[in-house]
Amino acid sequence: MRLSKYFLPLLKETPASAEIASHRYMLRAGMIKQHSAGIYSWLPFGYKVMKKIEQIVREEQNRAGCVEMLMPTIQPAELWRESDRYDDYGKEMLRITDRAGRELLYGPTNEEILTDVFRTFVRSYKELPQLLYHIQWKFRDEVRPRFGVMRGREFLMKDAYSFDINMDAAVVSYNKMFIAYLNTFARMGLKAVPMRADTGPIGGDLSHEFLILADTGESEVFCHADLVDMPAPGLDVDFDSDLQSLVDARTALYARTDEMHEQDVFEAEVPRAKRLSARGIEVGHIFCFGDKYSKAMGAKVMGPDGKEHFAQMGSYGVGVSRLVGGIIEASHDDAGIIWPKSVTPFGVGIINLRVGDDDCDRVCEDLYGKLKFAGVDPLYDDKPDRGGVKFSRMDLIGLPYQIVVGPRGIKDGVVEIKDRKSGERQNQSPEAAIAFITAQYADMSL
Ligand code: 5CA
Repeated sequence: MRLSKYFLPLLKETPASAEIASHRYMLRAGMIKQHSAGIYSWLPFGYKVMKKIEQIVREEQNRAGCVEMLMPTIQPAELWRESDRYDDYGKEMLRITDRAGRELLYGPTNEEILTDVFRTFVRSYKELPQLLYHIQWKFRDEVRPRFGVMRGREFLMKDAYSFDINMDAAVVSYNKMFIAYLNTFARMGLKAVPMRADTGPIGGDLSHEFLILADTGESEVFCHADLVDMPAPGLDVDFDSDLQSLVDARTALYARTDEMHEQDVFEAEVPRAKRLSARGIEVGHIFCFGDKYSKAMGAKVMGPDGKEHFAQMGSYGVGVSRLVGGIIEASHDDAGIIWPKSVTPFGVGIINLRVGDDDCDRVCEDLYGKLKFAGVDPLYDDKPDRGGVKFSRMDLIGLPYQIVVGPRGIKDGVVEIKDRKSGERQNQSPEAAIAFITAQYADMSL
């Protein structure tokens, strides 16, 4: 992409309304535009990152054996009356009436809809387990939408739902999602820590939140420090094998969010030097709630015993749009964003320090064409601005690598490669620069 042809409306001033780094940088880097509290347009640069995150989430759901579908954003009130959540959900639910006077709502979550699908089509335990997911917009009329996309009203969620014949089987499904989540967040360069959590309006008593630790997080967390450093299981996990020991290794260490926290248990279970109390951003939440919805809505299957059983269910959410902000909270400096390679909107930025100079233009065009061909999706700054403007702009938008092309370097046959994170610079021939950048992305599909 040529910057001169791209839509990247950068802000020079830091907007006063933005309290945390991710919100500030998302506004300054032209990623989002707010229209109403907690309701945003995703501008091209922000949208590209969200799509990358969505794709990682999708790949890891698929790897765990979860099957993708799409459910509507607008749901009928009757289904929520069946599950008895229509009145309980209160003001957080956006309620709509259609022209015939029928009551509808903009879905804050989809347990009812998928239970309705399930009860229509699934009859026998032989068709279980079922693990289905979609990636769809949700609406929650939050009391205090804030921190940009972190607590929006309209937000993108991946939500998966599992149906099993009994509780033991339901826990097997739960464990699959538990492990898939660890791998999902690790691929985004995040350390997400699983913590025992409250279930709130979703229900049940087995539940974990996945939090990334950050000072600006909304939740207070208490955990064993070793849990934070435990590596993700890895993409070669066999999801058909018994995952219980992988889950147990993590749940054995104390980790609770503030609602679940008991200071005396924390102190009894965790040696002083390992006690970590911090703030965290909730990026995922998984629940196993048994037959709460299947019983209320009559979702039954025939068991091996010839009797009907209510399906035992779980639901599993990831905050896809929240993760865009979460990743920036975890990875930025004073100059701007530092994208992890796996979610960066462009693989490399090319800075032409003298647009209009034949040599600079020729070298840049050559780099641009070859990097594009190599599949690393370059962003070419071909705008006629001063060097200082270009450098700070490229730092702000945070691409992992920059290639700086100027007349002095060209005389010596070199361009400069800058690593955004470490700040390290190296001079290389243009051909070597292409090889270097391409190699950095060899292990991932951009
Ligand atoms: N039905 C269950 C699981 S599918 C559910 O709704 N869980 S949830 O309420 O915990 O939401 C799942 C994830 O969505 C959360 O972990 C969080 O990352 C994200 N999320 C929730 N509310 C918001 C919000 N207002 N803005 C942005 N992301 C949100």
